[in-house]
Amino acid sequence: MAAPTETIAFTDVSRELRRQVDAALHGYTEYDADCPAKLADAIRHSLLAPAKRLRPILVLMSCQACGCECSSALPAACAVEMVHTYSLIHDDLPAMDDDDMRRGRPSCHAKFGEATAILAGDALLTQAFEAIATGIQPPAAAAHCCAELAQAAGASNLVGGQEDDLAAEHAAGGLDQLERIHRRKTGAMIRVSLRLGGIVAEATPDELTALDTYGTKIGLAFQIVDDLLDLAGDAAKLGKRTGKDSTHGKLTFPALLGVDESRRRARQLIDEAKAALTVFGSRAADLESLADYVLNRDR
Ligand code: GRG
Repeated sequence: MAAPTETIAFTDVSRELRRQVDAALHGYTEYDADCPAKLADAIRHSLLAPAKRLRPILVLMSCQACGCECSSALPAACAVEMVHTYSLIHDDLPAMDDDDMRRGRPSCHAKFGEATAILAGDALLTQAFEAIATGIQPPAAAAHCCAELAQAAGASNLVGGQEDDLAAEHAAGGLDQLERIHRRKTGAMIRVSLRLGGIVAEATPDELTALDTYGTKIGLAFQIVDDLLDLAGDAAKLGKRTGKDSTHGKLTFPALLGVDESRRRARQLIDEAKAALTVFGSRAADLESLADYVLNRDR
């Protein structure tokens, strides 16, 4: 059966944005001779592996929704992907989630050793801020983007959420605790992706608030779907092992709410996210389609 025209259009748009992000990431990983070859290989192995590029696409689409040419936000889009990839490399380490597969490849430490994987993550985290500082104009927008990305990736968000998530393994907990972990661990990076696109496009306060609400809602929906995919998804499509949450005794949405209620909640969040976009009119068509993708994704 043929896919609806809208779906085809969205697939084309996101494929083209992914192509632009991938090309730019290749450029960012052409290091000078002072970068050790093994470190450069480890960075490229993880950063250039096949991935959805959800966060950078969100940066570019939010910039476009605010009426600005998306190429002006490309350095910020790549910066978010660098921070995200660093977090995946470190999350896979034996001291954390201990995963040997990521993005359909051996995880970074499985291929290059733990020390090089830690350093590859460190290098990506640092390079993200260089990409924004040197690539985003005007300088005030670059400084604003750096501050927001640092906040989202820092102790009160990504890193703090990860710490609490590790501490919550094999411990009893409720929905409030689970949502608090994921608002920081997964949600903050998705939310900041939307905000960075808006900042580059000099969004109005109303537009920035709308992007923030949309980002918060799809961030939580993304995590609920992630939990459902860990339970029943296809490891080959996902490019990582499934069933790890129950092995690790993790607090998850399906474990707390059941599969049907988790799915219902995710759908409700996606509807609320789309409703937040009215301020943009037809300029938000791609963000609307992307919200549906977050709900229906299988990888
Ligand atoms: C180590 C600081 C630090 C943080 C780790 C990102 C993260 C926090 C943990 C990853 C574990 C995980 C599976 C989280 C759930 C959601 C998530 C962030 C999945 C990976 O992102 P995708 O699905 O992956 O967008 P790709 O490979 O497509 O980029």
